Amino acid sequence: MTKPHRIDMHVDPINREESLISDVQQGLSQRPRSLPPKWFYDAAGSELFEAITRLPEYYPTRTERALLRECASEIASLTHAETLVELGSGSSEKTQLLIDALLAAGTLTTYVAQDVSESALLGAMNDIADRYPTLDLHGVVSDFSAGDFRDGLRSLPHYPDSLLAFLGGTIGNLVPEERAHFFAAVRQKLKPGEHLLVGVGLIAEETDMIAAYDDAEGVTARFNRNVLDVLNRELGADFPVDKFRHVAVWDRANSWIEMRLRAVEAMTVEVKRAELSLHLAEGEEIRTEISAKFDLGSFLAELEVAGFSRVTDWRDPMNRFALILVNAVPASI
Ligand code: AVJ
Repeated sequence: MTKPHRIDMHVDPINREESLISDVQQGLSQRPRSLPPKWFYDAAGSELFEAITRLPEYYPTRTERALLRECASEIASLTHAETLVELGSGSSEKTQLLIDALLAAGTLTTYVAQDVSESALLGAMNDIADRYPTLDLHGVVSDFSAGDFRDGLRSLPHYPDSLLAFLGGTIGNLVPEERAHFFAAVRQKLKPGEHLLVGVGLIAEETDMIAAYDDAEGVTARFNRNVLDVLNRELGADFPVDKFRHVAVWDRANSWIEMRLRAVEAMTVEVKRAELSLHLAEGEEIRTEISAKFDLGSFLAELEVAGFSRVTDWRDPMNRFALILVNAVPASI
């Protein structure tokens, strides 16, 4: 049973095709060739990501869930949040632990969920509506990275006493400069005293990190190649998807896992609606995602530069993932 009268859905008027075309024209004509990871998440890609979260090798999701289970009630008593705002909410599955704790504490009235995938967000909102008949729900389908994150975050409604959650380690998809813009835009969105909760992957054993992005069953490989299906379908491209090999490498200098698609033979690809003809040599690669892993101290330093101050943090026993709670400090004069 769904209660659609309480679910308010907002779809940002972004022209999906236009922004896909501009990302493709920019990313594929540059060296190294790259595509932004947000294009993974059509309906099929969002489902493949959910399948990744259940893989034995992919430890981030279950580690974060275990941490949330442990610390959710503490988060509730530290924040007294009335509104939970989540960026990149996906299935909102782990979020339910936070919602449960904030409802038990008696403060939560509203859940605002933002995601780039309309199908994932609709599914999540229906689940949440069924489970939590008293919550006000707002769903926002948008690209939070638009316009250096300023434009992207504008369509998010702001309510009093917000806790903004950015879970899963998705912050790792941003390069350092983007992270600085992201934190600054989030800080602008919050009032002094309001909280930000971030889930971050920590630097772990290289073999564990690689396995998490190159699983034995090949689900991550399918997820990676799915971005080419998106280009084929939405831009009339003719990528021979099975002629690409999934590659995951640990870039130690940048402290990130890089996913790439490697052309196994030379090819010319037409991306019709981007008016792009692309020649790839045998072995040439397209970077499709970075997933940075952090040292907790330097991550906190980035947050402090942006106007946040540490409240507390939690780490799993293997030190592979952290949840960090910070609050917005008044802008200095
Ligand atoms: C959803 C961005 C957190 O970077 O770990 C999973 C996406 N990529 N396997 C991540 C992903 C390959 C995931 N995030």
